[in-house]
Amino acid sequence: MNDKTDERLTEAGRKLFTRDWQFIWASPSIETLPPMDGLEIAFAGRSNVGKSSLINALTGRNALARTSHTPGRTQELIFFEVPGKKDLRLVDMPGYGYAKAPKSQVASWTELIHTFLLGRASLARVYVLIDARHGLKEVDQEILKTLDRSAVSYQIVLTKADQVKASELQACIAETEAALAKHPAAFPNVLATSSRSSTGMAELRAAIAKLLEERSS
Ligand SMILES: Nc1nc2c(ncn2[C@@H]2O[C@H](COP(=O)(O)OP(=O)(O)O)[C@@H](O)[C@H]2O)c(=O)[nH]1
Ligand SMILES: [Mg+2]
Repeated sequence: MNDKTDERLTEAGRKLFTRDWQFIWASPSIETLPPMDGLEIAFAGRSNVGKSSLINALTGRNALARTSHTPGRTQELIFFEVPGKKDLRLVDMPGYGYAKAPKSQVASWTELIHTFLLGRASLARVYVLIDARHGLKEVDQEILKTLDRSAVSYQIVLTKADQVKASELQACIAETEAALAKHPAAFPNVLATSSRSSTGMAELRAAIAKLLEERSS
């Protein structure tokens, strides 16, 4: 990509996310998903990794997606859309790997997540969020394996970059990218972000604008 293209996509991404994003639907089960319409981009990750905060930061809305100090709160697939625009939806996914929840509940959320990732034709990209303080864990690997089996393009986004030193962030990026060598379906590079300081938001918005352009041409 040359500088001109970069600039154009950054501007397209900025515009896309100054739209009036709204909550449209919540699905506690695969049977209750909204009808497919346009492209969907989902944000997956462990409980508390910062999925809802990232959606708020992207859309510039403080309280669009509910964020929580209590892990394991979002147990539904939450859909966001811009009224009158049918081209793109954002999906806040239930967090996985929440050890304190009852086993049967964990099993049903896990099934919901994996079934959605494998079977949703309108799903164009999944961003898998990883806490920059913790790196890639076993539960994340399970999600990557599912994504390898699906036809969806996916990328790892490191969250809470503001919480680690620059050297630790670089180490986490290097380790995660090394682990991604085993996942050819994934983007080989990771994106470091912070919802608190807005690090990486312009890049993420531009990447989404690029995807939208590619898929609608
Ligand atoms: N320092 C910092 N904290 C964050 C960031 N993103 C999220 N958090 C905090 O992490 C916690 C969980 O965030 P949330 O978005 O609810 O996570 P989710 O369960 O993945 O949706 C909240 O206390 C957020 O304030 C970030 O970029 N930096
Ligand atoms: Mg959440």
